[in-house]
Amino acid sequence: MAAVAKPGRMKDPQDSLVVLSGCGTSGRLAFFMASGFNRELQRLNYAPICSYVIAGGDRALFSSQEAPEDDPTLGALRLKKVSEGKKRVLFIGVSCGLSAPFVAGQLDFCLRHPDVYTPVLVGFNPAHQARNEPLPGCTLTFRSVVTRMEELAKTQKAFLINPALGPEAISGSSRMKGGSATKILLEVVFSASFSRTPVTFKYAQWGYGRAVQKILFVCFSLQCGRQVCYLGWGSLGLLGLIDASECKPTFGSKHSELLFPQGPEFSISHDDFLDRVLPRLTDDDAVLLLYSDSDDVDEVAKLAHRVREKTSNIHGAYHQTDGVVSSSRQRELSTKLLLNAVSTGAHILKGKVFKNYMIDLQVTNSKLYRRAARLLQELSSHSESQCEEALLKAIYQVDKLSEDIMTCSLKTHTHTAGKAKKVVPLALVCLLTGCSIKEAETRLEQQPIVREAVEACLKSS
Ligand code: F1P
Repeated sequence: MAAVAKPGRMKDPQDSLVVLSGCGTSGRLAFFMASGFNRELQRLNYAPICSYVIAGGDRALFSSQEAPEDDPTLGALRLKKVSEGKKRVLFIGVSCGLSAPFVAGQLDFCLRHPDVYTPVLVGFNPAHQARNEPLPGCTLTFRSVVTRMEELAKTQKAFLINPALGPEAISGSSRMKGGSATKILLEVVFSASFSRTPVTFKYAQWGYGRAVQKILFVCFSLQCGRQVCYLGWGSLGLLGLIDASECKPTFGSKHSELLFPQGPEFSISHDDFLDRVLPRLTDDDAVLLLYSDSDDVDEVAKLAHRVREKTSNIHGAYHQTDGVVSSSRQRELSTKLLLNAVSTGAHILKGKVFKNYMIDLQVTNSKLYRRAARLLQELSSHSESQCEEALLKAIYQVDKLSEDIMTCSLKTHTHTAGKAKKVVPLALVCLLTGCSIKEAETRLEQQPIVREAVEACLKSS
């Protein structure tokens, strides 16, 4: 990494660029860190040298856009565009599960243009567990790209950073441990290349007792079908947006549940909050303030006062310097951990998790489709083909699969799934009880807590 990023080379930003890229949370963190690193460079009197690419474009920064994740050609095109005219590009692709075709396409592009690009892959699976399904539209797989990178890594022409982290608490929810590790890892690497002194990181821990309390309050709101609003300042506010965006694909949560003011144009300012959200808040809604003593605390207090007039369910995650040096990185990481705990815990209590599986995930790209099919197999013990059939029936809301449906592409299935609701719970209820889609819908209407509906079916099956 130091090859491109060390300060000597950074004096030549005309020719050099560092690009961070990823999908979903990995892409949002790529944006978050590229902006943070550029700020840090400017503070040290260097020109900004970092850029980012996120699958789905800037819309995906604050809303879930899983479909573009499946497109390796689009990934390569976006990388080409952002690095146009540069002579040396350090490309850092993040895919926690070593799985995203978008990132694989970019790495492949780098490998085919070694005169300009040095690829780095960050992920948290062993190389042999990289996804081995052909990338849409070509014969490559993520694993075959990783194998080529491993070969080049021997001569430091490519780099693979993939420490083992162990499984996520909620299977597949890489926004949590994977996202936090991405942040720690890249910050350590970049800081090492900025400074000449050895980098040590101590990350602050949060009072988890207090966090649990917040989770319960937040959950209360979600269970009442009301809203939870993160109201944040600076980078901590941005982390709130990142946490909220991922709840839709992970838990099938409606946007209005984990509420960040969002109109057609992403109205995310405090003024938008005052105009659009505050007037509708009730005592059942929860508001979580995210701020630190480096923010305008008087402004926070004013806003908190106005919120309190509407709901007593208001909580603060406040970082104070308090004698102990708490760097912005520590604040950010502990805020991320807290938010992950709040949103995951609340959705667990809301019944969106069974055992440690997300049972109401969205099926909006090939990875999520395969994950859903595996999950159905695991929970119903039916065969792979029976589970895929049930999944398709739930996606298309039919009891019999027509020839047309059977011949549709995976892309069409995942596109259609994006418009349907509770696809995985419906398929699971059908598999466990042998009932029709309509009957499964009725069961889920009668028992909207998905985990309880599933448990009831398992008991009677
Ligand atoms: C990227 C990602 C995740 C998201 C969901 C879909 O994963 O968008 O951030 O939670 O699982 O995939 P990865 O490429 O970093 O493994």
